[in-house]
Amino acid sequence: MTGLPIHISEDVAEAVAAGAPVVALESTIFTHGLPRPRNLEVALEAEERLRSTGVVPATIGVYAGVPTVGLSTAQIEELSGADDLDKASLRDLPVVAALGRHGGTTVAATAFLAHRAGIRVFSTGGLGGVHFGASESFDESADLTTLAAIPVTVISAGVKSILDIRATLERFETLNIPVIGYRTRRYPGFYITDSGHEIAYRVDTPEEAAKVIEARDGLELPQAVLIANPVDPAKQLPPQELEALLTRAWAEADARGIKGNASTPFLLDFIQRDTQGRSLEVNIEVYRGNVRLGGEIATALAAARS
Ligand code: PSU
Ligand code: MN
Repeated sequence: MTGLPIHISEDVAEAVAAGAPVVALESTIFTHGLPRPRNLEVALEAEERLRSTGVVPATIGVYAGVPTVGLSTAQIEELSGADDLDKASLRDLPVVAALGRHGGTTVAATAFLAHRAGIRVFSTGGLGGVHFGASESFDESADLTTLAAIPVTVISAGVKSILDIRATLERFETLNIPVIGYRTRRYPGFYITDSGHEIAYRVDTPEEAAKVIEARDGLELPQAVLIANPVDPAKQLPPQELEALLTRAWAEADARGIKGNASTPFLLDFIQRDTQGRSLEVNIEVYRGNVRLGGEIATALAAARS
C-alpha cells in the first residue's frame, strides 16, 4: 500500500493519517514468549482492550514473508499456532521476508516497522538487554542498539528478568536512551515491582510522558524514549522467590548447554514450570498494564497535536 515492501492494514494507515491514537504490539510475545493457548488469548485481549478505549491496535509480525503492521485476527491466530516460525529481530527481517517465512518480531524489529508505519507508541512486556557474562560472550540484545536509532516510545516493565539489569541501564545511558519510570524512580524488574536499581527520571501522567516525547521529536533526536511501568506490588512474584528460582534456571540452562537466542524461551519456560504457572499470570498482568498505559500515552499524544 505504501510502495514499501511492508503491508500496513487499512485501519492502521487511516488512524495514522488522521493523527488518531495507535499502539503497536509485538508478536514475539505470542509466538515465542507465552505458552499456548494463553498466547492467543493474550494477543487478542490486548487488541480488544485498546479498541474499547478508542485506540487502534497494530500487532506487528511477518506473515509469509510480508512484514505486516496490523496483522488480522486470522493472521494472529495462525502465527500463534504455527510451528515453523522464526524469532525475527532486525537482522532477520530481510531473510525472513525474502524466504517467505513467518516471523514473530522482537522489540527491535517491531519498533522499526512501527516507526516505518508512522506509529509513535509501542507496548511490550519486557525488553531485551545485556546478558550476564556479556563482556565475554558479547550477548547483548539488538533491542539496545536498535532503540538508539528509532524514535518511538516503548512501554515495558523493564528488561527480561534473566538479564544483567545494572549493565543494561549503563548501556541505555551510553546509547542516549532515556529511561523514565511511570510514577516511580525505581526501575521495575518485570516480574517484580522494583529491580533494586534507581533511575533518573519519573513522570506521573500520560500527558507528562507525551511532553517528553514531543520534546524528543522537537529536538529531532533519533532515539527511543523508554517508559518503565512496574507491575502492581500486590500482583508481583515474591522477590526472594524469584532470586532463588533464577539461580536454579541458570544452572539448568548451563547443564543443557542452552545459549544465544534460545536462552529466553528456555528460561521463561523453566520459570513458568517452577512457579506452576504463577509467573505466567504475572507476565500477563505486566503486559496488560503496559498495553493500558501505551493506550493512554498514545491518546495524550494525539490530543497534544489536535
Ligand atoms: N521479554 C520476555 N520474553 C520475550 C521477549 C522479551 O519476557 O520473549 C522477547 C522480546 O521480543 C525482545 C526479545 O525483543 O525477546 C529479545 O531477544 P534477544 O535477547 O534474543 O535479542
Ligand atoms: Mn542475544
